[in-house]
Amino acid sequence: MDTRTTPEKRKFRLTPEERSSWDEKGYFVRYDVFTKKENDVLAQIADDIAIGKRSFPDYHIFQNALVRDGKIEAQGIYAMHNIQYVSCNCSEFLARTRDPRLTDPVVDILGPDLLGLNNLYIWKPPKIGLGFPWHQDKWYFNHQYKTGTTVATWSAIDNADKDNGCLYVIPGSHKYGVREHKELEGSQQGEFKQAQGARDEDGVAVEVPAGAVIYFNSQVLHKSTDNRSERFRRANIAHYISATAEWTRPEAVNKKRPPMWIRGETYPGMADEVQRDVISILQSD
Ligand SMILES: O=C(O)CCC(=O)C(=O)O
Repeated sequence: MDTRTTPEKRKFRLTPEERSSWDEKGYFVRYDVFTKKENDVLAQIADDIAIGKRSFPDYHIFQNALVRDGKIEAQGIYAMHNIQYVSCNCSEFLARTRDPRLTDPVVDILGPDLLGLNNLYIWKPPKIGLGFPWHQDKWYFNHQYKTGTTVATWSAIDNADKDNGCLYVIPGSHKYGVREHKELEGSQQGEFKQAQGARDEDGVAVEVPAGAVIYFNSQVLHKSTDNRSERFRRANIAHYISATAEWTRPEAVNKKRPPMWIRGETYPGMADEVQRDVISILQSD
């Protein structure tokens, strides 16, 4: 189906410096992409979900491991998955995943036809927000598709620094394949496993102000640390893949998490079940 939005004047294209950082280091940062006002709209929706003021499917909400394991009593969410599908009569997250300010550079990397994979909102509260171990997103996505790169866009809703649990990356690690990932001991965020052999001394903290976006290759080793501060550290993460990507097991694409159309064309025989609008999902689904 031809859904290409032509003519595409891509005002926010990749700069030569960003291209070389992408190639060499596997990531780059773009500043002042979104305004505080724009981010506040998303933050308010997500905060409302986190404190139970807005409904959201339970199976898309992941508990903070300390709360889950009964170690503390608090508002215990750490992430909301697929928030672009949110059932609470809002399409702001979906609009954000399609915003050319976010996707124009992705087109330069993956081509004009884009699908969205998970859109994950990380809600890292003061003092109890936990970090994530070294990992490569590709290790997780490999279960779904065969084709190379996906691009993660990590949009800072709050200023992110070492104290409140910013992102760390190992520059250049995207060039050396996908490592084995193993289970971790202790109160970890349930789904995350640790990339073997990744060393803290090779990592660099990517401290960014609110409004900035970190673009990173799905093979880049990255982690984040606990939030030791009195401030929130929230981020909206959207993953993109080419619509020409070959799926590992098309029949097994999670029906509750279909890929989302972002821009350009889709291709029959690739991901057929592409979601185009907000899904109305009930708590009982
Ligand atoms: O935002 C964070 O704290 C970590 C996010 C992350 O590692 C991921 O989504 O893969």
